[in-house]
Amino acid sequence: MGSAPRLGLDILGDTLDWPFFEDRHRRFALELTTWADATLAGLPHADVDAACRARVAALGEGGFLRAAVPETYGGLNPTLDVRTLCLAREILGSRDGLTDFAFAMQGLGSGAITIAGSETLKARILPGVCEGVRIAAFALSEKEAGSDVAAMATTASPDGDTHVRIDGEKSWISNGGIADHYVVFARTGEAPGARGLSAFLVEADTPGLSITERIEVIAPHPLATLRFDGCRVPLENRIGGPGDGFKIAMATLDIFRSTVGAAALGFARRALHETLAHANGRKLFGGTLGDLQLSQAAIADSAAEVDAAALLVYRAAWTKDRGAPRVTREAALAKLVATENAQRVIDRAVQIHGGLGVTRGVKVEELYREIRALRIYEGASEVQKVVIARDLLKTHAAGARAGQVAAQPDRITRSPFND
Ligand code: COS
Repeated sequence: MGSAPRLGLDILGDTLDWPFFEDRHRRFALELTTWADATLAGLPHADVDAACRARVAALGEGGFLRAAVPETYGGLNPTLDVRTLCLAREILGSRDGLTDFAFAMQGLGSGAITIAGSETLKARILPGVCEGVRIAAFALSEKEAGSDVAAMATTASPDGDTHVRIDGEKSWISNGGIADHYVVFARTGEAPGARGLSAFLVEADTPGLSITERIEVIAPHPLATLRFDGCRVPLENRIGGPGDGFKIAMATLDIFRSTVGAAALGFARRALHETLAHANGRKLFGGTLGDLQLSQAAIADSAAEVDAAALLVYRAAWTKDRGAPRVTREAALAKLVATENAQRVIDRAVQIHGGLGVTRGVKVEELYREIRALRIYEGASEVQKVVIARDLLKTHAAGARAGQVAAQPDRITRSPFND
């Protein structure tokens, strides 16, 4: 598992030449690939908790978690730069799924604080996340509230003037059991549904918080169910205002959904790379596997799906980085297409490898298990379809009302291709 050959920048194809990127992105990609090729093979694999901790520490020591927090708190850029986050996940995903996961969770588990936390909370939490000495987690899902976030049952009720008391259960929480803190979303009741949720930073050692179940999944990652029994949390740990929880969760996902697409893209690129190596090397029927037209069809389909995913991922990232307040639709398109395409690319890679493709320890077998969860977490593909269609219907209806369905010429000046 987790083999990490020296892939260099070649695995990215010509992506870095695209106009979405600046020189700082190219420098970051080169530094990360050089580090990953030299470091990842030496990291432990046997125990998933220890392996994950080692990856967070190594990424912190290497300075790469700086991409996950803003400059003021030790980070790389003034605000979260989604292209940098996506490049990091693509590069790490193409090499080692668990390292990608470790990187991503530091961002997802602190993103709400970056977006909406008080200065005090940011100063307390973000430097440790950036250095890799504080493991972060995002606790939104519940057994009965996964896709339907607004249906969550965990409550945070007032406990005197200075605290809330959290009661309930969160499930499928990544880094559950090894995290130093959880960003917890709970019902505070300002209004029904989505408008009555708030977000809180809960330290892992808070009395009343316990891990009730460790969940084993097909591609091992730390995952757990958390229980909150009268867990007292100071109000100064609230992230954003009362009732802002749903919007903060969605704004966090607007950033990180594109990065899930980027991780899937990294998996797909690696699968295509393995496919090409195998098709060129495997001899049969007096030639190579790659000489067969059915293999060529599979390779061409995969190449098209990889490039389509890359374009959508970096379009979403670039759109966010240039200041769009919401990239809900772009991020949903990137996640939907990149994860669904990656599943097919990896499945073809397994097929091309034949018996080897389902053999433990072979990279495409590992990728086959790694990709599956990405079509589910941070909004299943079905949720992304709902998000995309609703946004288009709303935009069209608003345009029709204003009589502006026709093209908007000012957009032409905002293309990345006219520098
Ligand atoms: N950014 C900011 N605000 C947002 C937003 C976003 N991306 N998306 C929605 N909102 C706002 C809406 O504008 C709305 O505000 P108003 O009440 O002021 O109008 C409010 O939040 C509620 O939005 P909506 O009506 O769309 O809520 P729904 O309950 O219908 O949301 C979906 C439905 C399916 C879109 C949502 O629950 C979702 O994304 N579910 C998947 C969750 C997920 O990813 N789970 C995995 C957890 S991490 S492993």
